Amino acid sequence: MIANKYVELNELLKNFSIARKTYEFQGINQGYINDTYLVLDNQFPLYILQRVNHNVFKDVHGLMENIANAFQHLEDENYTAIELLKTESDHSYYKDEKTGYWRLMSYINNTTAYDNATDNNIAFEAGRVVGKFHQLLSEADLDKYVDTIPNFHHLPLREKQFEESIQSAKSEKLETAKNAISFAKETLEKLNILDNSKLPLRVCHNDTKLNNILFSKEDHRALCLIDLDTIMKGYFYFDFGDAIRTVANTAAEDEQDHDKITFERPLFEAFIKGLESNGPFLSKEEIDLLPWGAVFMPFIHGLRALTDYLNDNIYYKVSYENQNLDRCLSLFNFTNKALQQLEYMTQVVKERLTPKV
Ligand code: GN1
Ligand code: MG
Repeated sequence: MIANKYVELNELLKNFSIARKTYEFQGINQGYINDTYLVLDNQFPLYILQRVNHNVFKDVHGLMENIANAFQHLEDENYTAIELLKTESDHSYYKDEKTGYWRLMSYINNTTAYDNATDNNIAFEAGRVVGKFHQLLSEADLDKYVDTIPNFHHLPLREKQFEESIQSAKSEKLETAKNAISFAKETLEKLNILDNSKLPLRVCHNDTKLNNILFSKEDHRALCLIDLDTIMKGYFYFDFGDAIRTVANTAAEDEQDHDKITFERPLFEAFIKGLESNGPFLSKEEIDLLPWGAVFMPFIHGLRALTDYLNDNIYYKVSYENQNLDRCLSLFNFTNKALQQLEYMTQVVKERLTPKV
């Protein structure tokens, strides 16, 4: 079965402008959305091949244009560029009638990614590279970027989907999830008053969890962001909060032992120092909202996981029946911990980050 699949993948690669060889493949079982393979030549890793999930991303053409446009800005001595390999007909992706949309990217050798920050350097580097990504894209022409998932981090939409899932959920599930449901309702009230109206729109990554940052195995520097499907307009606090939920928390996203979920102040501070090392690039209003971003992002992910649990797992790939509920409970637990740190976070960002004038 697997061998057959690799014959097919080799056939598929013939559509890209790369050397004609028989390549080997390693499935990478990370992520809840796409299918990802490492492409090797004689055991040497060369490319990342991905099938883009067309159920989730309706406009794959727009998505690939977003990535190609962003890549034009993401070139800097402190940011490692990734290359999109073109197809034989000079496109940035290949559409196969049967299996869908495929793209091929350069693999950066000697790199790794972390699920959690195990030391301050990882947290600092994560902050530095997320800041660098935004600095490099700050002059990008927003009109060129389509919304690959409209209203992706828009709370009113996620609230509506949550309410709908409650209407259709089985009663046992509503019972099992009752604490999560009441936490969601309480927190929605707190977060719905956040005001985005004074914030600039930026080209954001929108999925800056730590394991979407590539690190060098040699000097342990953060090189660049990967998993670029959700590059589209957004607010800086989306990228900030999504990074913090994985950098300042040393537990897994679906951790069931909630004693392990913590808000690590030294890691938070190291991340802020990393951001700061790029020089000022945020407005005062953006800086003021950062602490709330660290509450907002774990919460909205928890809410989406809860909604999918109630909908019987139709969106995320799950490895066991209640994984979405476990993710929700863990994410809500961290949300709560971040809520308790609001004052502290406000003090740190005020102290360290200077607004751009
Ligand atoms: C999904 O598949 P993956 O891990 O790249 C999701 C992200 C979440 C993430 C983990 C398009 O991304 O928003 O951060 O799971 N991506 C989409 O919770 O929904
Ligand atoms: Mg992703």
